[in-house]
Amino acid sequence: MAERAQKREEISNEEIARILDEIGDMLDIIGESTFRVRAYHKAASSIRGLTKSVLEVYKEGGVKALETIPGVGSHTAQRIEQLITTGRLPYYDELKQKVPAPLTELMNIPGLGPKKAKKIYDALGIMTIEGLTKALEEHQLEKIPGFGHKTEENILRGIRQFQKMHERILLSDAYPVAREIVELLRQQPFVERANTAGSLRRMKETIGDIDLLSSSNEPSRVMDFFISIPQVAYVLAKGETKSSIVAKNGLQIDLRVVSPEQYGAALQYFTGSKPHNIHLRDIARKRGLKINEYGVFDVATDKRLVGRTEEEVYGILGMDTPRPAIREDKGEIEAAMERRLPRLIELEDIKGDFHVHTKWSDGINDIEDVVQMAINLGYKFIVISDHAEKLYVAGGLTPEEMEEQLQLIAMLNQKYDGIEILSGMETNIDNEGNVDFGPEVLGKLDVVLASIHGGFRQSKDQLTRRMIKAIENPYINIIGHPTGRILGQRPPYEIDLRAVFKAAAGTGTFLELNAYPNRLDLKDDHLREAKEEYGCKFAIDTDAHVVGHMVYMEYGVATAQRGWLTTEDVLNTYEVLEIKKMLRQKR
Ligand code: DGT
Ligand code: CA
Ligand code: CA
Ligand code: ZN
Repeated sequence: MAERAQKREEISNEEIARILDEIGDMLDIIGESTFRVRAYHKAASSIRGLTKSVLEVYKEGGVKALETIPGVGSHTAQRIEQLITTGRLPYYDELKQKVPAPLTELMNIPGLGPKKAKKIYDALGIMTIEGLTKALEEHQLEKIPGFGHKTEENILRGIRQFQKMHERILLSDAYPVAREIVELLRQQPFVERANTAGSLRRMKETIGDIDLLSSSNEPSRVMDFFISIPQVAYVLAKGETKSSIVAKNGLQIDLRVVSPEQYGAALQYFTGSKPHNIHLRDIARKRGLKINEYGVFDVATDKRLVGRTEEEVYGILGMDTPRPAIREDKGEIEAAMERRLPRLIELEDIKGDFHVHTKWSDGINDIEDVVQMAINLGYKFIVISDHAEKLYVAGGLTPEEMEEQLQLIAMLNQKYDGIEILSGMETNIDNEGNVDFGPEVLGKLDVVLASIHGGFRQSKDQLTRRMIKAIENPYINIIGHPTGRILGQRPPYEIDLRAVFKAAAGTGTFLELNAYPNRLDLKDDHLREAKEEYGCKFAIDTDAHVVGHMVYMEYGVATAQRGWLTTEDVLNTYEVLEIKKMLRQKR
């Protein structure tokens, strides 16, 4: 039975951000200026990156304090105030009268966008993906002026993409709330141990569902507690040892409770992956053992041998315990048996970030905010890498602006001890493989990144040649987000990655592991292949546009672990002097 939460909840940053984003989308549909549309999306993105609750900010300093949130102007601040104080926003409601709600979903289909979505709605009254699919099957869309057979095909492909990508949730949407609940459980005297399990514990880039595990001698108290925590929006099912809730962020979360003797076996089992478990069961069988979520048993006597900790479970099978991130049955079991598991990179090994945007281009914060955040994160260096001028939609820097920025960076390096601010730039690889500036400009920078931001539809050959040309440019140190994919929105562009890996390794060019949670680009399997087959080296970068995003480094490191990377493979783990030397080597 579902029990609805009784009291009206205090509004969260995520809810505010979602409403602002939706306003942006709706303004886009009704044809408002891109300036206003982007203002709302920018404010939403900034609020998502805040480490403090907007509600608190407001309680402390009213509407004036809201205006100090980067990206939030006086107009938006007033809207947020209304939302906080009344729980409603008439402006938002009015817009919803003008724009049918599902249309905002339609415009998210790749290849559609606000203009086409609106046209389809106006001509055929279609608002849902279902309706759209049906209309496509009946070739209704061809009747709309400007829509041809090709458009239909594109939209159909877009729908398939959209549906496939929306089945799973981003790790970053699941992880914070799961961790919060695990912490809460651990604080309870009647809970012995608690942890995440499943793909979430393995830190996969997307998550099917959220599995949590705990151990206790008083399971009913754990279940009672779980369904009453503040994160609960409503309870789906409550059992004696397993309950499911829907959290306020809309995600389903399952918690199991087992006895302390079973905890290790259960954690091992529910962490998976399934192929890893199947392989493990095979190994157990060959040793006359049986392994399941309750423990490891002697088949002959049916006696339970171990199960309290994961280490015991792996130990009795004659193995070291592989990190959850690599439990995919891709060689970790063999390595664990032969006691040659690599020492994977850890968040603590990271000494800085190579890719951060500021107000100077399309970021939200001042350079100094970024420096402060880097200090808070315990970094030894930080690279300021705004866009360069050819990406004018992102407010890229001219050489003159770059000079100005270099002076400011020099000044800040005087001001701050214990951290080095490196000058960088994210240049744009154009359709021919050229980047914004030549040696006279790029030569002044400590680090130069180069990324593809457009022309994704070139042929595989063209795209590959284009990127390799950038890799061969002696001033380019790091290739940004090498496949261009955006999880849930855009597939990777077609490129010959093997050729790219080979060129990168051959020239001393680092490949980015973009840690932004909807990119994670390069992804786990590519990292491993690039390292093992080609000897590539990597830079883990957050690509933060708000300082709050700089904490996404954690997802980058988790992905690096999934790619079996060690500190040696990752530029961020070296001393600053060393890094500078390595970067200069290419020139
Ligand atoms: P997901 O949720 O799709 O992102 O992926 P997982 O890995 O979290 O999978 P899930 O939630 O279906 O199951 C959690 C873990 O339970 C899984 O990683 C391994 C274990 N498990 C599930 N089904 C089986 C099974 O049929 N055999 C074995 N050996 N283990 C299983
Ligand atoms: Ca799962
Ligand atoms: Ca599950
Ligand atoms: Zn960037």
